[in-house]
Amino acid sequence: MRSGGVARVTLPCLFHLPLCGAAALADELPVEYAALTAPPNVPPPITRDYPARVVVELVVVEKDGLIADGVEYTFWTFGGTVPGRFIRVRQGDTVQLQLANHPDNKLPHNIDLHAVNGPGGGAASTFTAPGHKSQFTFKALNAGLYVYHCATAPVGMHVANGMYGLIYVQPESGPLPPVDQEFYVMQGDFYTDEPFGVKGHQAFSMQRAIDEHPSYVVFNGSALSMVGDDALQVKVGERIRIFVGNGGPNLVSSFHVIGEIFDTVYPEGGREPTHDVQTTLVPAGGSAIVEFTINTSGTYAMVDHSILRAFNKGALGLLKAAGPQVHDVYSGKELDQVYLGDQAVASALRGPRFPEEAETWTGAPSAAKEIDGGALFAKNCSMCHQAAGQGLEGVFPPLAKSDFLMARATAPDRKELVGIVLNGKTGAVTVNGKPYNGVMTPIAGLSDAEIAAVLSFVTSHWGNAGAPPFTADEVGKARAAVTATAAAPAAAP
Ligand code: HEC
Ligand SMILES: [Cu+2]
Repeated sequence: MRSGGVARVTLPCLFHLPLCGAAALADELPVEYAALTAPPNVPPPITRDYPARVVVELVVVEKDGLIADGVEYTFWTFGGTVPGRFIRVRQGDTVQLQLANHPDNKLPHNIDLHAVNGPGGGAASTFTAPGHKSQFTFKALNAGLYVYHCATAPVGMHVANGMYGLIYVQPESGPLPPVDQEFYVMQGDFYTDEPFGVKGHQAFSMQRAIDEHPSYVVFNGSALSMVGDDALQVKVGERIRIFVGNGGPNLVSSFHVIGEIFDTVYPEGGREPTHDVQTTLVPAGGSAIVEFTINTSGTYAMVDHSILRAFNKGALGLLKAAGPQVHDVYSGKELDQVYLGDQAVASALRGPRFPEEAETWTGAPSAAKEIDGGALFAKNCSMCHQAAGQGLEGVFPPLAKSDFLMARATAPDRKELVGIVLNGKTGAVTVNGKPYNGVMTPIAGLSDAEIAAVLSFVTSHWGNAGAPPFTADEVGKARAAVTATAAAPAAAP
């Protein structure tokens, strides 16, 4: 996704004119709103030479997008894209970080910025429920390119779903030497039950994440982010700078551009440059700044040189260089003739093709007008209770074979279950003998028929049996009852 540049606004320094532009107390600093950009764009260099109070406004959005061709995934994002908005501030600035959690979201979130000197990088100060907004302020003491990410439990799951981005703290001594174009590229590994390329909506797999066994490794949140019309467009002779990040959560990236040499690299996003590098390591939760000049025209591929990730898991983005082909730099093909070699070997290697996995996929909701409880579960519940309702020990209770669920689903009065979906659930609960004490946020926006469908689904799958299906009528009556209860003042204990 691309967004137009947001203008950087400097508000006039109204109250302490003599202090404007000078090092001053934090509350006397001129106030600016940070220009934030979506990948692959980077905000322009900061030209001022004095500290400011920079307001950064980030909105967490949980949304569906394409992780590969025909493959949908529910991403959790800072600003609607993976990676999140690129933030640029100047060393010495006081940064006022505002984190809003969109009211349509289902989970609480927060932010840990590696550019912060202070406990948790801001995580505890920004823990924010859906429909709320938090703020904390920090001083950008160190220059460099830093990762930010969500640090809400389970942390690995929030990061694996795309909750990371970059903040660049420009050195006090001035911006990096000017280049023709700057880009924002960030790698991440993703975990689904099904292997790479299986079409339809794919659920997050906690087990694959724990096993560090990703099905997708991609730049900018999708195997499609920088191909076709979205390839990065450059020209021969241009000097390019890429702010590279790696959100992980697990893999280290061997970042490489096929057919290019980085003449300058700032390893790990630090201050000291090194030169003439083919591949640079970008740690999980780390970064690098790479620079190169395009010497001849053509298409260049950015890859993770752990190369099966590039060609089999999506870690590939294209850079298209328009302009002349410079023959003394690169000749093009000079020889093309037949070489017979050992044909027996060649034909032995030509085995049967692998069956197309995509054609065997049958999970797409059919055109039938009946409501698909399984799809509703995947969209509204699986991110916590997991794809097969198995839950996550100590964090999310299981729905599969849940004694708690099935005792209530087979009772004559089942409004408590409708209440759990509508109002959420907090406080200690024991499921199959194991204690849980978490927060289930209310599931917003489902109709009576949809709640009936999802409850019918969860009470008739994964070994759950014996409960009659829920009807919209039953849910409608229960809704009236549980909503009235929730609105009444809490009774004294
Ligand atoms: C934000 C994460 C989250 C989402 C989304 C979520 N739940 Fe829950 N759910 C929880 C947590 C955490 C608990 C335990 C709450 C507690 O400790 O009191 C829970 C408890 C339950 C329980 C009772 C305990 C059990 O395991 O039987 C049921 C039933 C349930 N959820 C159903 C659903 C259904 C149906 C959906 C989707 C419509 C859903 N939940 C969506 C987090 C979630
Ligand atoms: Cu989060």
